[in-house]
Amino acid sequence: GDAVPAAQKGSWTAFIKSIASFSGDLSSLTAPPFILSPVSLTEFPAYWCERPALFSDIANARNAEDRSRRVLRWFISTLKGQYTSRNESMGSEKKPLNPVLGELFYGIWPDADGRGETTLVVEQVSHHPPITAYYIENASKKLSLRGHSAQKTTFSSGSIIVKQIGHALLTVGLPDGGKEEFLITLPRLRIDGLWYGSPYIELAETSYIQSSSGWLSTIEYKGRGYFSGKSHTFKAVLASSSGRSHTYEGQWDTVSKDVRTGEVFTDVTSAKEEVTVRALEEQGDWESRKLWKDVSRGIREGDFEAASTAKSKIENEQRQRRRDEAAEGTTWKLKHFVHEDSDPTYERLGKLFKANPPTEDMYVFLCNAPKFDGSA
Ligand code: 0T9
Repeated sequence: GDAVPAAQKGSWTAFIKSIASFSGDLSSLTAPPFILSPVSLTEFPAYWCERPALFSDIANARNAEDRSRRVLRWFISTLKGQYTSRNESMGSEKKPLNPVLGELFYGIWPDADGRGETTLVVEQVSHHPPITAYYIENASKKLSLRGHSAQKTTFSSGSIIVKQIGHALLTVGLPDGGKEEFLITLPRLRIDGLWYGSPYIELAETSYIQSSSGWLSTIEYKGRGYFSGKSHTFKAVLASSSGRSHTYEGQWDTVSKDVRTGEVFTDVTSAKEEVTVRALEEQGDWESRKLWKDVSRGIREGDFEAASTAKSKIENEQRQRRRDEAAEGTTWKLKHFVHEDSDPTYERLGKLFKANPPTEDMYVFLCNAPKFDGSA
């Protein structure tokens, strides 16, 4: 079972060896063509909302306990898209395009069946190391999700271990005018199948969703051969400080159940709904699909020389920009986010479950999303 094309065997082995002897920013390593994805990492935050009805359903909760359950259900239901969709669409995990500083991605899930419209704003807020900030909002349901995503990678016994840096904060507006907040931490990833050239992700360890109401979800991840014979297994315990708790167990890429009642908790076997973006002709030059257009086309069509030429052009332009800024004593100005070194909400909610680290960076959204009619 080897997915590496004969002509790329040598460069694949060299690539794996360079990963093994290297820790830090994998995104900047040059990989052989067969493993390249035509999609930039700035598109990934869209995975948070590919089941928009489940997201909006959080607003239908009867009380804090019910709200935490719905948040957990929505969260678990995003995992299949986040961590297995490249395998489904491209046959294996692939190396995403490494976003440039200031790269943008805008999207929308239109209203349907009363779920309300959900919008997405993504900005690459750092190039080295890569950091992606995002803001997702369903204003009619008073729901918003802000977060940022970065990674620390190491290599261990043949696998890439990815520690996710960053967190997401979900804010839910309540009917009485108050709000409830949910701090969402992210699981650790293991990328296996590297030697065969068919990488896939397994989730590991524990992630948390801490609500300001006191309810905490503790989600444990296991692969094949641990507490179930199946890959992509999780067990989530939703508990309050009063001692009440619920346990949910199953596969995050198919179905899970409430352990006590046997009722289905999550079911992601139906189709998801990909984000809608503006036509290329209507996009600005910094928007991901427009920016990477020629590189993506080269990768899709197997014209790797064209892809490489187009990529070099983007990278040279970036280098020149950085040189110009250095000469002028200026720095790149973010368009949609403001960076802070600490996040008070993370600290406050993180204390309740002893989050590690005790604080993290924060990217505050400037509430200046462009209208979806083409104006910027
Ligand atoms: C946030 C997600 C993240 C981004 C990707 C590790 C990874 C970059 C980060 C964590 C999303 O919410 C979820 C899914 C997939 C993650 C990517 C998988 C991956 O392989 C890359 C890294 C940087 C590589 O490209 C490694 C080299 C490659 C040859 C292995 C396929």
